[in-house]
This record gives sequence, structure tokens and C-alpha cells, in this order.
Amino acid sequence: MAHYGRFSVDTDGADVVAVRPAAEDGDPSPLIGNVPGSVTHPSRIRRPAVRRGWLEHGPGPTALRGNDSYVEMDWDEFVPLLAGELRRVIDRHGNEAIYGGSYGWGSAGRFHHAQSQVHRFLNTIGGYTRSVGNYSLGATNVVMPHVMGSHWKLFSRSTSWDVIAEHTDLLVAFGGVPIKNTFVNHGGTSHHPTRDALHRLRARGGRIVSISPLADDLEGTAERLAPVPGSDVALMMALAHVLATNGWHDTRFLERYTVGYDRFEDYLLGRTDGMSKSPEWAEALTGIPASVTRDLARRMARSTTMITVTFSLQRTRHGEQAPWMGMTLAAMLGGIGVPGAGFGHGYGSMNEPGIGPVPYPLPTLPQGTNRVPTSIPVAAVSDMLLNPGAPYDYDGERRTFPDIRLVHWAGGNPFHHHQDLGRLREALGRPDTVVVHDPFWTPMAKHADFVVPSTTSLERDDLSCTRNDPWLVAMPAAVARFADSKDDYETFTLLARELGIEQEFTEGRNAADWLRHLYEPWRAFVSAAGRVTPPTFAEFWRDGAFRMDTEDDLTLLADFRDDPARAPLRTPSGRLEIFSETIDGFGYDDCAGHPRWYEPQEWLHGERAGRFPLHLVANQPRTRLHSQLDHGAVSQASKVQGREPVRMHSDDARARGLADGDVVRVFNDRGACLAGLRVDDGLRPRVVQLATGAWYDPLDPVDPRSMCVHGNVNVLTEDRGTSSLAQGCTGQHVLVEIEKWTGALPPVRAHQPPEFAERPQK
Ligand SMILES: Nc1nc2c(c(=O)[nH]1)N[C@H]1C(S)=C(S)[C@@H](COP(=O)(O)OP(=O)(O)OC[C@H]3O[C@@H](n4cnc5c(=O)[nH]c(N)nc54)[C@H](O)[C@@H]3O)O[C@H]1N2
Ligand SMILES: Nc1nc2c(c(=O)[nH]1)N[C@H]1C(S)=C(S)[C@@H](COP(=O)(O)OP(=O)(O)OC[C@H]3O[C@@H](n4cnc5c(=O)[nH]c(N)nc54)[C@H](O)[C@@H]3O)O[C@H]1N2
Ligand SMILES: [Mo]
Repeated sequence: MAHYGRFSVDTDGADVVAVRPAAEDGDPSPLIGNVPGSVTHPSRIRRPAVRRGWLEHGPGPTALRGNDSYVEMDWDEFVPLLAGELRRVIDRHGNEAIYGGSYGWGSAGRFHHAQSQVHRFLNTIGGYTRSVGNYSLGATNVVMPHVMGSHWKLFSRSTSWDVIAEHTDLLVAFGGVPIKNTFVNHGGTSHHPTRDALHRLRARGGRIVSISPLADDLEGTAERLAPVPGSDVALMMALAHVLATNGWHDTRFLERYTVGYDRFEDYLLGRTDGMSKSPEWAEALTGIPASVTRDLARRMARSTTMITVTFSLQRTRHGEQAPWMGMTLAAMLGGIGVPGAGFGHGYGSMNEPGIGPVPYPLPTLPQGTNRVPTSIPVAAVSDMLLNPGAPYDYDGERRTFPDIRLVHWAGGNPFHHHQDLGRLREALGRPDTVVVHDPFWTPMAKHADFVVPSTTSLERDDLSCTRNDPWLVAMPAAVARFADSKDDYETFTLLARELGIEQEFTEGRNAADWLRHLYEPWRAFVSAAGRVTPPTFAEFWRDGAFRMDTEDDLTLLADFRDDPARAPLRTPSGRLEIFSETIDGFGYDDCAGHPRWYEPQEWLHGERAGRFPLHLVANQPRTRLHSQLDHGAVSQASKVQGREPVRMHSDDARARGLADGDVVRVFNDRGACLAGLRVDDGLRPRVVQLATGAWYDPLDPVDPRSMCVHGNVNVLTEDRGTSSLAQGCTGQHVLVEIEKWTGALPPVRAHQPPEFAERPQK
């Protein structure tokens, strides 16, 4: 099982040679095609390694990270060296000086989950500075609990695909419903129902409106609106304006289930700021004719309408506004809690929304307790490393950044997920020591002082399951461990032994014991709850899978609609908060008490567009999961002369003298990368698209702002939070210019290991 689907493999003993999707998946993900050959790929980390400069000069800030050679060594030598450095940092600076946020997706599997393992280990040695939130939903995770009482319910208890297929007449999809993203769900996914559900909706006569700069964000027939990227909230405001001015809004619903509509309406109609958010007002921002907006609003008011907003819309500056305004618009239509109507968030972002949840907890590795209270919003990592002691705002608090001396990473790739990689490289030069566990020589591993060779999920026994999927799946090791790699659990066990805390970390169990230990108490709990009786561990392992029950045919917030007094929301008012006293009380100038239109910086109407006239959408890759297995066959087949493809409308290509297949330079004032041009008239003119995930490959590793020759879009993006409220990731949008690359074509070395060196003489 992988995050992108369930499959079985053929091996030659050392590596996977073929993959077959699970039989019950009617629409398997092509991403599994990246797996063959990955276990023994030349980019695997063979042995523990330490950066040469660290061995020579010891811990300390350095510009050499990302620009140095490595000394391979035995585990026997490596473990005491790393344990000694952890001990030194704790003794001298305290546990708060360890940053163990370690954001990232790692691999599927409940026990060998790298992030859980590193957190459990760091908790055992006294705690660490952690991160809160994620890159996926940075804004949503903070704003929606204030205004809807929860964020996770939006996904895990979302209206089921079956209900949408059967009841929705009009699906208005901000960001479309991109099938490519539904290949994936965190923790694994056994079937892919989205395409079929959309097909059934249409077959019933339902209509879909895809609102997106990219035509292929919705497959099959749909009406399409392509507003200026970043202007969706203005379009939603205009739709709300038409409802309000025609009296088509559901005042009974608003009175009974929401608070603060009046204050919002004062803003909407321009009573507070003299600016009516009319379709004509919006047209100047969105480029969508006012008549089209009026017509759509009328249809929305007359039909069973589901409004859905992809995650991408909140991964931009002021990202809080899109889900909040989407909820507000759905509340005005009055359909929240009605089958097939209301609000959804993330249909087409992940395979989770629309699939029923398992109604009991899942087997989970306990991470222990963190005795360090310090945390940062996850996307503030460079800010923290560069500005120890500096103040910042977050969710109503005024906080200060801790002083980090050691960064410990397992299961994530900041050179994939973070913005402004030039700035990240400077930030990674600050701590005394950087530790990275990964199976592969990723760019992050190439910036580490201690490089720990991890196994992949194909080399170890594990079990997988996730909240919104019926299958608990055994993941027996398929091949032998590669070279000198170890499971992260084993590495942490060795480190714990060296530090004298092995018993606390392992509780006397090896990995096989732990699998049974996660499973059997869970089995007892579920059996006692009386719904199903899972098989014994031995039976489960023999059969390879167990089908749990899921709650199907859900309608989001149906219980709240039935009886808001009995099933209140966990907001201060118990209702949907169109106006939030709490948020208003924070007094932020970039996130007020009700949804508002804020003009972004990275967009086509702004001043910056004069210098960088193309709006780049940095979305999720169709051909891989993030940066994982970028060297796999499916990912490689999409590259153009070895570079990540960038898509552009033919008008824009012609204006620049560019042709399909050209290598181009994509640039702005933060950085530049090479990419391979694909001309595609499915894009809105002046919008270009370059997915995340090409491994960072600097032409000159000495220069932190060097051009990436491979096409990593995050050399271009701005490292700035969504707002003072959530400080979420804003990597989705960036302004750029593109020109033909006329120089010699530099080789792509991203998937090669670094230089190895002899041990320095002291
Ligand atoms: N510009 C821009 N940037 C973005 C986004 C965007 O829209 N635009 N999207 C953001 C989003 S939503 C996300 S979720 C992030 C994703 O960012 P990440 O989750 O950091 O990306 P991955 O490539 O999945 O990194 C996982 C790493 O774990 C390693 N790994 C796999 N198995 C194991 C294991 O068993 N042990 C260890 N130690 N390591 C393992 C893999 O080799 C890989 O290097 O990116 C974000 N970045
Ligand atoms: N194949 C694949 N699937 C994945 C992942 C992956 O790496 N690969 N990653 C997974 C993860 S971790 C996450 S969090 C989700 C992320 O899910 P999302 O963030 O929703 O995914 P994206 O592909 O980044 O964006 C979806 C679409 O939104 C559109 N869009 C962008 N900006 C705007 C805008 O301003 N207005 C409108 N109307 N539309 C806009 C883009 O055209 C884009 O294709 O995806 C998951 N699914
Ligand atoms: Mo994500």
C-alpha cells in the first residue's frame, strides 16, 4: 500500500520489477508505475554518511551545507557521533533548541511512519520544538475551527460521493475536481471513486461548473469559467451580491444556523466601505462578465447546489478567505445539511472527501508527550531559523521564535515543500547541526550533516489504514533491505541505546512485536464496540487485508441542520460564524471578522505583473506524489529534455518566440529554473503551470540563489504566510517571466548521489 493506491509487486529479490493494482480498485492510480526500480536506484543512500566539513570543523553555522562532500562510515561509528551531538545540544541549549517538526508525507504504514518515529524518539529524550498545521491546509486548519467548529470534519465527514451523484443538480467547483489529485490519500487508498461519481451525476442530468485557470482540472463535460487566478473570492462575493440584492438568500437558514450575516451584508453591499461587491465590481478583478455571474447565481439559487473549494485556493496569500467565503455563500443558499447541497472542501484535492469514514479509531503508534511547549506554524521554518527571538503573530497570539541549534528531519523534503529555496538554504546554514533520515539522496539529504539511510516501505513489514477507507492492509516486506540501510525505528533504537533510554523508547518491543501490539488492543477495542470482529493478527497477516465498515451516505452537518441545539457546532456561538467575534478581536489588518476581498501581491492585476507578467500555478504533480520517486518511469516520461514541463497558452508562447519542446528559463527576482515547454490552449492566457516536485538541482551549488536546472518551482515562490491568523503556506501562486534558454544545456544531476570524500585529517 502506498499513499497513491494498493498494489502487489513482482520482484527479482532485490527490487520491484512490476506492479499490479488491487483488484477492487476500479480506477487505479498511474503513480504506482514509479515504483519498479526504486529500491536499488542509484539515488539510494547506501551507508550512514557525515558531511566532511562537519567532521573537520564540528557543529556550527556554515555556508557549506548543500555544497560539500560526504564521508561514509559504519553504524558503529555513526551512532555514537550523532548521539553525542544530540546530547551536547540538549546539555548546552536545552531541548527547545532541537527542531523536530519534520514535516512531510514519508510513506504509508502505521508503524514505520517516519514522522511518528522521530517524534516518539525526540519525546523520549526530553522533547523538541514542534510544528503545527501542514502545507496542505495551512489557512483552513486555523480559520475553519473558528467559524465552523472543526476543520477535519470537512474532509472526514464530508458529503459522500454517492449522495452527490444522486442528489446534486449543480456542482460549482472552485479549482475544479482534478482527478489527478484523487490518486492520493494520506495513509493509503484502496479505490478511486471520483471519476465514476462525476459520470453518474452527469448521467442523471446534473451540471458541473468548473472554475479554474486549467481546462483539465475537470475531465469530461463541464461548463468552465476561468477567472484571473487569485480572484475567486471576488467572484464568490459577486454571486453573494446577486443573491442578496434579489432576495434569493435563505434568511430562515441564516437566522437559525449562522451568526453575523448582517455585518457581512453591510460589507457586501458597500454600506461599510462604499464599495458594492456587485458583479460589475468583480468583473474588473476576475474577468468574468457580470452577466455570466448573474446567470450562475440565479441557477445556484434555483437548484440543489453543492459548492466545493479545492485546497489550492487557500494555499495563497489571504487563503483563509476562500473556504470561509465558500461556506458563507453555501449558507446564503441555505443548503448546508441537505443531501447533495451545501459546502465541500477538497473534492478533487485528495481521495478522502466523499469517502465514508471508519467509525472507530485506527491502530496508531503512540508518540509520547512532548515536554517542550514551543511550536511554530509549519511554514515558518525559514523565518524561525533566520530570526531567533523575533516576534510574530499567529492565531491571536504574539509569539517569539526559539533559537534552534539542531534540526532533525525524517520523512519529509523541505526542498520539495518549502517556498523560496534560496532563503531556505540560507536558513539551513544557521543551525549547528542538521540530521536527515531518508532512503534517497534528496536535496534535503544533500544539505544535512548527518545522513541516515532509511529503508523504503517495500523493505519492511507494516500495516496500513486511513480514516476514510475501508481496508486495513498488511504490507509484508517485498524485497531485502538495500545496502546498509535501516528502518527508522531501528536507527532510533540504536540512538536510544547509546543515550541510555532504550527501554523507554522501545518498551522492550522489536518492530514485529510492535505491529502485533498496535493491532491486538485495537482488535479488542473494536470487537468490544460490537460492530465488527476483526480477525486475530495471525489471520489478518495471512489473509493480507481486512475490510472494516465505513459510514456511508453521509451529508456534511446533517445532524446540525436537524437540530442545532442538540448538535451545536464547536464555535463560540454553536453556529456557522459568518462574523467571528474571536477573529475580529485579534485586530488583524490581513484577516478581519468576516470574509473580505483582499488584493494579493502575486497576481495579474498587481504592480508586480508589470515586471513578471505571467501567473504561474504551482500545483500538485500529475505524475508522482510530491517529490517522491521523481526518477520513476511515470515521472520521467513527462519530462521535456529531462526538465519538468511548464505549460503555456499558444498566444503567450508565440509572443515570446517559443515552441513546444523548447527548454525555457522561468524567472523572477527570487530565482530561476529551467523547464521544458508544453503549449496547451487549455490554460487561461497569461497563466502558466509548473507542478511541484522536480528535485532541486542548482547549477552552482555555492550560490544559494543559483538557477535550478531541473525545474523546481519553489526557487520562485514567496516565503510568506497566508495572514497573521494562520501563517499558512502560500506556494500555489507566483508571478514569473519566461524566455527561451539559449545557453548550453546543463546536465540534470538531481538524482545522483553527492561527492564522497576521505575522512579529513585533524
Ligand atoms: N509551491 C508549492 N509548494 C508546495 C505545495 C504547492 O501547492 N505549491 N504543496 C505543499 C503540500 S500540500 C505538501 S503536503 C508538501 C509535501 O511535501 P513533503 O511531504 O515534504 O514531500 P515528499 O516528497 O512527499 O517528501 C517525503 C520524503 O519522505 C521520504 N521517505 C519516504 N519513506 C520514508 C521512510 O520510511 N523514512 C524516511 N526517513 N523517509 C521516507 C521520501 O523519500 C521523501 O524525501 O509540499 C508543499 N509544497
Ligand atoms: N497526483 C498527485 N495528487 C496529489 C498530490 C500529489 O503530489 N500528486 N498531493 C496531495 C496533497 S498532499 C494535497 S494537500 C492535495 C492538494 O490539493 P490541491 O491543493 O487542491 O491541488 P493542486 O493540484 O495544487 O490545485 C488544484 C487546482 O486548483 C487550481 N487553481 C490554482 N489556483 C487557482 C485559483 O486561484 N483559482 C481557481 N479557481 N483555481 C485555482 C489549479 O488549476 C490546480 O490544478 O493534493 C493531493 N493529491
Ligand atoms: Mo498536502
